[in-house]
Amino acid sequence: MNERPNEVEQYARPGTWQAETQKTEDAKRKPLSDKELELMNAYWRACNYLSVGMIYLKDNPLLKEPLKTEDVKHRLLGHWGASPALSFVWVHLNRMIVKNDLDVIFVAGPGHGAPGVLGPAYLEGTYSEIYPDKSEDAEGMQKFFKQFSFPGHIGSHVTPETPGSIHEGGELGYSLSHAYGMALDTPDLIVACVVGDGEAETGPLATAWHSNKFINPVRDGAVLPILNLNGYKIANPTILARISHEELEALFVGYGYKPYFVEGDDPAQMHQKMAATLEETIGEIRQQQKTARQSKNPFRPRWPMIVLRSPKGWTGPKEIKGHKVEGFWRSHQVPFADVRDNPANLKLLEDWMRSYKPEELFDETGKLVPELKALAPKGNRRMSANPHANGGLLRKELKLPDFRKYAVEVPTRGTIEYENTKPLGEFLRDVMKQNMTSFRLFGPDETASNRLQAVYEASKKTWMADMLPEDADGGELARDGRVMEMLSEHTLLGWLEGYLLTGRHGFFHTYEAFSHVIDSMFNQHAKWLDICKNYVPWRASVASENILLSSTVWRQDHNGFSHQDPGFIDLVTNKSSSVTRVYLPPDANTLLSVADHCLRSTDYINVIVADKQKHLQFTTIDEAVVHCSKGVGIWRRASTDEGEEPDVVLASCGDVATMEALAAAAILRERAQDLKLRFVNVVDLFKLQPASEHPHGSTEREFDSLFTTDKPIIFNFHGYPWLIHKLSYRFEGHDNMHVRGYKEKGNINTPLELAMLNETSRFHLVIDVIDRVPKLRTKAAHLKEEMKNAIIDNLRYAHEQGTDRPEITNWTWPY
Ligand SMILES: Cc1ncc(C[n+]2csc(CCOP(=O)(O)OP(=O)(O)O)c2C)c(N)n1
Ligand SMILES: [Mg+2]
Repeated sequence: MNERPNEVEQYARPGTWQAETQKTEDAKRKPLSDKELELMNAYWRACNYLSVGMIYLKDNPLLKEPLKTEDVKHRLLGHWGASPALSFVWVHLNRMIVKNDLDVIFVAGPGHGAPGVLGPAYLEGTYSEIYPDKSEDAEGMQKFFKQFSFPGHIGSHVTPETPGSIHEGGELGYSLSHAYGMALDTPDLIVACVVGDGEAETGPLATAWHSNKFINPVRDGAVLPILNLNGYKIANPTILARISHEELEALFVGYGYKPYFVEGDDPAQMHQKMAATLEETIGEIRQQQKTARQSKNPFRPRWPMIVLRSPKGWTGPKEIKGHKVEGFWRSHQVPFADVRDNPANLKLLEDWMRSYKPEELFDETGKLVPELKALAPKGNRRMSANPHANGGLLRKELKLPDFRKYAVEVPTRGTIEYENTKPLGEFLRDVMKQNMTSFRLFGPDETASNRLQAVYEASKKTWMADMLPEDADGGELARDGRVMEMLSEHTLLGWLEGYLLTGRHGFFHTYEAFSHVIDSMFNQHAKWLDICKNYVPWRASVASENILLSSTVWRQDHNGFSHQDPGFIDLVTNKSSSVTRVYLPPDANTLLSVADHCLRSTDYINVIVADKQKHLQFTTIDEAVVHCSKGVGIWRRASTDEGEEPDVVLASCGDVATMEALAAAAILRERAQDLKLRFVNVVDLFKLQPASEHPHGSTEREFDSLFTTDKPIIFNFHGYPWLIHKLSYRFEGHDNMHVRGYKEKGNINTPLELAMLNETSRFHLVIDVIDRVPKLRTKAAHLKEEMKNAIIDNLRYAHEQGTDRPEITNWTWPY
């Protein structure tokens, strides 16, 4: 595979590839001298010693004294099982980095094996540089041990506090997609990604193997996946460890990899096998890249990957009370717990720790001996100090065109229709053009569907798999495309997160209803950002994760109920206010203004809800900028209360919700002429929270002056109505607030019918106003009857004609 394969053969007949796996002779090769092997094993022993120390000890770190009960933590927490293999891989990567001056970062899929990553970070000195109190001596080591899984200190995963980590691995499944995202557009970088065999059973991980079809060897870096087949999860065997070698090999060959197997439990043999395999795999990666880069003709190599079959809890206690521990699920967390109360277990722990011979590894003061220190890379080449793993350090501002250039002309408000997301697509096209190595667009097969297809004029969709002649006709595929499309929201968002965390920029879009597929990923990224921003000062700011939800609930004419779910933003409001922002721009120009703002921001997750269909345009670009800057505001043209006390506040949030609310305002202006109506539109959802709860929140004065404290507020909302109550309940005016929104009623409906089913239609809003404004209650009884009749009539019309009445479909703002 070192030669560039014949393009036609490779792409036209993919099934003809032969499985090319490692020959058994390779495993017999012994690249390490006896001395090197001894030193590397000693370094690994030091890592393992630290891992056990972190889990168990709060004092006596170097075992200078016999181990006493008081030296042991009260609560024993952490995961031993995953740790030894993580540091085993680390030690071997270090050798390759030093030998070949490589730029490598490390992703720990089983992030719960944090001791296996923290240990090397400490031994390399990075930990002490960042946290001087965890110095490279006995005192520092004691603090380093004690802080692990200790209240008020660090957790038992590779959390943001861990130098070198940009993937916590707390929630399993995203390591591989993160790793591939990190490798995009960084041609010299190798991302070594350890995948847990349990993690490999998750949906997100399973689909992420396909990321190799999106890596262009000319311009992208490489990912080296290392599947740690330690055989077990928490209390179960893993599937991949209990299928035949042939099945496993075929699986990875089928995914397009060239699998290498490093299998065994004897450290000396395993060191030789791992060293040989890393030399071969990294050599192969470099050769493939060289071939592609010299020819400037990108092809899809059969990238190598490694299956590391090693015992879970390797080098730990083999058995406890007749129960197998090493190489079994019993070693997953703390292999034996009752240490403080049980002298036999205290002895067992001491013997286990002394088996690593700490006196040979650390000098008198507690520092790693120079011979071992010399094994690690220096400076930024250390994986624990690699700037890619603190990507904000590398981040450059996006070059942004002036978004005003893409504005829709709005000569008269509320009369012309436009697809709201289309100008955004044109804006993103030029953002892409100006940032051809640091910006990508991510979406699951919906770029054109969401009307963002103008981006293809700047760059096509990345496609390294087979190309067919017909693809030239509208396929928009290219080896060097920068639009990432795959039908896996998980993989896409994982790529984007990896891309952002290594200092680049991006934009993700998806159908609103299916954003729930990535609920959990959103949660995890929000938690990561929150900790980085508020508790880890050495982490530099990264570009915000921008998520556009389009194809929204209110326009699912043929897709129906399954495609109606505006609940993602509910989830967003549960997360830390320091990293969450939600925008519901009512039209194309407000969407442009919001998008520009989001692309400039850092350390947030910005969620923008905007539908792709044609909608009335309400704001000129100048008005849009002012309105978005405020986040919430009175729309003068739609209001009739200027200079007076309003009788009612009609509020809206969301494109369709705003249009219906305006239609209701128009009916009321015509039919209830002495009504003083105030029309308020909300773009920035968090304006509805108190300022004490969210940085974008409103003060009481701000909220009260817009919404009043004593007038009825009829609020037409894009999403589930209770969200508005949740956000605004502390304001005095909340008692008068009546929110309409999606109530899980829908099927194949016309737009108006859907609004009527959920009582968000103009007719329902007019009735709501009549019911809640005392002076209208009896006076407007006739109008109310008319509205009721209109509801019945329009429902009947929709069911008979399959469409809304022309006066509804063609409605425009009349004033
Ligand atoms: C999505 C998800 N589900 C469940 C868990 C709980 N959990 C933590 S560790 C673990 C087992 C992981 O096994 P594996 O990936 O093989 O890692 P190992 O510890 O064996 O290295 C599980 C199920 C989790 N963290 N994330
Ligand atoms: Mg496992």
